[in-house]
Amino acid sequence: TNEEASAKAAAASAESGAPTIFDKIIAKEIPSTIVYEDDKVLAFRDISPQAPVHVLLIPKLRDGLTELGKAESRHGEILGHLLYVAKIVAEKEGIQDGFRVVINNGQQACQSVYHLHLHVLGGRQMKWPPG
Ligand code: D5M
Repeated sequence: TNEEASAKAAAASAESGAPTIFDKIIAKEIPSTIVYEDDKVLAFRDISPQAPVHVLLIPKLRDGLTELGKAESRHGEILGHLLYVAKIVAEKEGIQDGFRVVINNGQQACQSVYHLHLHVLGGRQMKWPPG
C-alpha cells in the first residue's frame, strides 16, 4: 500500500541520520503553530490533524532519538520531561479529562518523521484498539 511504501522510504532515510522537517520547525525556518515551548521541547499543531486537538511534542535536540527504540539511559530525563509536558499541553488545550499520547515507532507503526515525537490527541471520543 501507499502507507507501507512511504513508511519504508522514511525508515530508509532515517538510517542516514539525515535532518528531518522537524529541524526546520525548531529553527523556525518553516511555519508551525506552536502551542508550548521551553528550552528543551517544542509542541506544535499537526499539519494533518486526526482529532480536534492534535499536537506534536518533540525534543529540540534529537540527540540520537530518531525513534523511541533508540532510547538509551541518558535519555531518561528528556523522555520524562516530554511525558510531563504532554500533560501540560493537554491542560492548555482543555482536554485534560480525556486525551491520548501516541508514539509511532518504526516502519510497521507507520512512523514517517525520524525525530522522536509524541502525538497528543483529544477533543473527541477515542476508540480502542487503534488502527
Ligand atoms: O507522525 C508524523 C506527523 O508529522 C504526521 O502526523 C504529520 C506531521 N507533520 C509532518 N510535517 C509537518 C509539518 N510541517 N508541520 C506539522 N506537522 C507535520 P508519525 O508518527 O511519524 O507518522
